[in-house]
Amino acid sequence: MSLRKLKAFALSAALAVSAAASIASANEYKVGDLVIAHPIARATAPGARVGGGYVVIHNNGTSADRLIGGKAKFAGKVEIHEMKMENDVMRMKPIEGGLVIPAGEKVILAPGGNHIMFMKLSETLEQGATHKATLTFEKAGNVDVTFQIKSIAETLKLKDASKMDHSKMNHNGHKKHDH
Ligand SMILES: [Cu+2]
Repeated sequence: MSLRKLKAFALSAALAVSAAASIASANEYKVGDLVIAHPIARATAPGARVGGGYVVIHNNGTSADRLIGGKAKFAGKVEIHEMKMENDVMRMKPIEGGLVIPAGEKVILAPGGNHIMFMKLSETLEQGATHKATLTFEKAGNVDVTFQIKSIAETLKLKDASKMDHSKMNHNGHKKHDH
């Protein structure tokens, strides 16, 4: 897909608020006070060693939890990554101590921000396929979820949805990049 087409696609996705909402309501998992919604992973090119996973995590409890890691048959290693500026270069690295899921809040892992990193991939993640993986939370423990493998354009819809959510919530001190 050309960049122009991709942009047009992303724009139409951004305008389709109801479409974004329908993504958010599908494919949910519960563990303790947490609801893990629509896990998706980006399709990878043959031979790729890493892949990104995205998910929305709601914490309906009264204490914070942390997403500290995971496991997957198709990946030798699963890490939770953040994007950080280092010497003017945007890099991703493991989040020390895990990703905090504040009490009563929703945390969105999306392209360009925090994400699940599937490393040492043992197979290609094919668009349209599904892959099981386990997410591990510090307090809630393990939860098995099924990641739907999506095209880049489709994973970008989640990014647009997360932007809208952030502007609506008007959070201070809870933005992806002010670490
Ligand atoms: Cu990463």
